[in-house]
Amino acid sequence: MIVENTAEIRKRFTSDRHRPRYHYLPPSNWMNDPNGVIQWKGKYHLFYQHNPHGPLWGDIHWGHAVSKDLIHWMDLPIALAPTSGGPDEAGCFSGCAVNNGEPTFVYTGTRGVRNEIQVQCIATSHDDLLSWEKYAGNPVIGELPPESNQTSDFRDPFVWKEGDSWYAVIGSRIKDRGGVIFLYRSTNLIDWEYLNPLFMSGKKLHGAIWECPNFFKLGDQWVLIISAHTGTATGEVFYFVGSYENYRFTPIHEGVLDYGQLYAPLSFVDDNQRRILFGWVREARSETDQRLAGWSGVQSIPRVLTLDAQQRLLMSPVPELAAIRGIHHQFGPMHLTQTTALEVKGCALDIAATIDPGVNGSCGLSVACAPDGTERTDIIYDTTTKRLGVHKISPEVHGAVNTHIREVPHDLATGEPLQLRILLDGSVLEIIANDRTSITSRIYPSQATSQGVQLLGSKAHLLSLDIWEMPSIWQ
Ligand code: DQQ
Repeated sequence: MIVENTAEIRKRFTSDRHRPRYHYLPPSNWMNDPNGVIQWKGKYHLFYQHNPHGPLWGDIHWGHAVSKDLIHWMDLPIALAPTSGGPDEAGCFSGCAVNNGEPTFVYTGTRGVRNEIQVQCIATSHDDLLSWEKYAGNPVIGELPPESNQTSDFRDPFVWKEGDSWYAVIGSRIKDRGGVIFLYRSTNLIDWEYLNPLFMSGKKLHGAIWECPNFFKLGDQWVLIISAHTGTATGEVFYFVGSYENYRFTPIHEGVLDYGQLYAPLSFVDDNQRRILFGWVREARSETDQRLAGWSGVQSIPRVLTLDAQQRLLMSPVPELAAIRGIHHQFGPMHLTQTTALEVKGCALDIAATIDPGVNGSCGLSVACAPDGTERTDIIYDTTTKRLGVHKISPEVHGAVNTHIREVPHDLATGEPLQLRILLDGSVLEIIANDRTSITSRIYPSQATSQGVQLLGSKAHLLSLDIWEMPSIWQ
């Protein structure tokens, strides 16, 4: 069953140059967290937090799209809607999908004017994930563990199976202490036993509420991913790598999964045993501008996760993306001693650069450059400070986000070149350096002609640069 007229709805946005072309977003209106991602009978299903009534957060449903290759998507009917009088009457918040013989969602239902009553619910599908029946006995977990000392933040179950048991981690907070992940066990996804906190925040830095936990084995380590909600619009996503014994997690390494606009990621294992992660790419513009645009929120290109020898989390866009690449431009090797404009233009590009940064200098690329130089976004590495920066330079234009500066630590080992993977798609800019430092940005160029690319460098050496023009996935 295809949802009628979504192609027509998508056509309305054809002239919106800030709207991504090869990243998934719903036909219109609001989207936030990825939910319930699962490969079922070979096809990838993506569900997502969705307001079908408008481009701002509210009345949260689960939208649905399906794909054969993680890149091209077909819109499907809404999978979950709040049930009046039910435990999810104010919203169907985030959760996951598991295969329990039949596909099953485990998700958070909310009630109350501020969604302050949060409980865990399940739903099953008997028609290959198209329609969903909520369990009549919902909620399956109705109360917070008392040690949380609060009653309103308890959400986003992430479930996996070990032996004959199902386990769930749920995001929460302990009053006056900070984020916590609670651990539960069940044999049937209906009757759940609380075990203990899996892990809790030791520092204020990790935010007041931990949302959207992911907990899984990767190689011979366990990885915990949490989205730290700090009460502002700038929550951050952290990961921890360590051991899991006696139902408790002990980290040996921690890092930042993304320093920018990527939030509430959700991972799953596909039929090829790859651990793949989607993340919500948040907007960075005003509510008024989101309302005017008629859409808000994008999914990242899914990323394959691995660990390196130092237990750092490595992320690489799925190789399936390469299959849609268009015209290819190649540059280098060459010395970078000054800013050099390239004979490439585009607002949808896939860029892979390898640069020997040299010493005491800086190097990188600019994208979305205006012909007159008044607008551009620089992605630049400083060898002295060992920081990677994203600097948006723009004229004062009403409605655009004019300045966006972010500088984050990125330490290269001796002799290790800087590797940049940059996915530019309208207003989305996914940047991953050396597979381990991710800065997801939004740029909203103010001029249609801001499409140039230039190389930046003072004492660097470009080893290779590949740029592909990217098509729309909706043609
Ligand atoms: N988004 C959902 C919650 C989750 C938050 C609500 C994270 O379930 O905690 O839309 O972005």
